[in-house]
Amino acid sequence: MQSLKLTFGIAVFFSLFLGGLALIYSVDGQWEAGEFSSVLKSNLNKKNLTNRNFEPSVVTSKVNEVENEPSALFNDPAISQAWGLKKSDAARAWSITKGSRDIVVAIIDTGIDVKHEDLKNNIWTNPGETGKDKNGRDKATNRIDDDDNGFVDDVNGWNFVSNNNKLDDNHGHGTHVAGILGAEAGNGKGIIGIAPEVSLMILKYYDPLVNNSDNLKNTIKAIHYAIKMGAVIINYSGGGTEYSQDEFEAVQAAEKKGILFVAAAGNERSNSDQFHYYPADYKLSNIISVTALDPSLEVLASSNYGIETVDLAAPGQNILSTLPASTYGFLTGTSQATPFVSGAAVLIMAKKPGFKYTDVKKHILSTGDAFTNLASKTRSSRKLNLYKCLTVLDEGVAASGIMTNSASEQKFNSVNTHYGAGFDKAAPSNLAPFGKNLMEAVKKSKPEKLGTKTKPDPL
Ligand SMILES: [Ca+2]
Ligand SMILES: [Ca+2]
Ligand SMILES: [Ca+2]
Repeated sequence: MQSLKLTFGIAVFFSLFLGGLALIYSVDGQWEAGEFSSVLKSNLNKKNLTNRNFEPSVVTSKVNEVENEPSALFNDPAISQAWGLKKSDAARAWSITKGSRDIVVAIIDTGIDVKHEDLKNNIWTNPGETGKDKNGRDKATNRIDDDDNGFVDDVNGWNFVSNNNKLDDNHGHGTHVAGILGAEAGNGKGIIGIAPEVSLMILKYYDPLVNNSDNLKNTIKAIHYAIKMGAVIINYSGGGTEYSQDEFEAVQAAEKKGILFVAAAGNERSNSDQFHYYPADYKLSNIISVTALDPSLEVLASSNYGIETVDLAAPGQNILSTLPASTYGFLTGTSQATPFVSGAAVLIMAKKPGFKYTDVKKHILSTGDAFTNLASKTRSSRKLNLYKCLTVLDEGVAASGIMTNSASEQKFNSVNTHYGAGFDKAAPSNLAPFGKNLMEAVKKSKPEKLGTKTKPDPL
């Protein structure tokens, strides 16, 4: 068992190291390659083994400015480069709802660039740490725990690595996940998140620049914070192969509070029915485990799968999203697929505020598009469909998305006139799923650096 742990730990850090190097190579700006890689090397030398990590997603390319391509939907320039939105029928879903800022999603990850041009308006603010205190000072910066929740000035969330309110993302993973879920729409910048209207509570459990932090303990603390502070969805694009009773009980406490927990299936290339991955595989009713698809709708070779443990699939290869310093880039992995599903949950909750988490989960899993190739990979045999998971709830609209009476058809057409009728009509017919330049970038990229982690032996 000890050697297993050691092998796993080294493999994790080797993967992390490669992911870090890829990021350094791809991203300029606030990161210095030498400095960043030396910290990671130092971590390796110290055998700083941890058992929860963000997954070793790979940056495949980076764009400073996204192409300005026409869209009848919104003025966000990168909309037509996002294949995952098109394959999930996002545009038609947005003609029904774009979410609500009343819905709080906790993103437990590597932090976020809270000032990112495409995210800043969708960051959660703690009502107990905003406004003026009795002395006229700003509660967000007065160094007082105004809402008496145990955290000083936790205005947007908390950094459990350094135990402060600084949420800076020193990796990029958390910022990328946040953008997929909730980048702003119609602001003339960047991309559109699945739920472009949402409040993102930022809980940081991992920082590549901080040695010797316990990622599992930080994860558990973050889950309890999310429960206490009113999140209705938790997005966890990470995990590990080690079972933790404390973590199980934290997710169970979220279940008791009615919080949906959307978790990455993991990038171990393995069958999760045999080789478990946590928290995705805890047997709790509030968890949705998500695996990743490529544009041809095949599960990625790097993604975990399992007809008992992995619930459904969503886009996860070469996903364009936000990165720190108001930049954008592509990442690949189940980390990217997970916020697609969290975003779907936001849209459903916005449309049906009375729904319980069980209703939301049921609709996501039962309304996806069924594919035979997913039958051997997922419990539902389905991929996410954002439009169907909303329309099935409406009278007169079948799960297929086909109108069954003329009244709903009229209503639908009037909505579509306003927002555009979906990508197929909005985008020029000759437009590739990716923009031309970005397609070239994707061709040159080599995202398959994920095979460095050894599978654990059966126990
Ligand atoms: Ca506080
Ligand atoms: Ca305060
Ligand atoms: Ca945008």
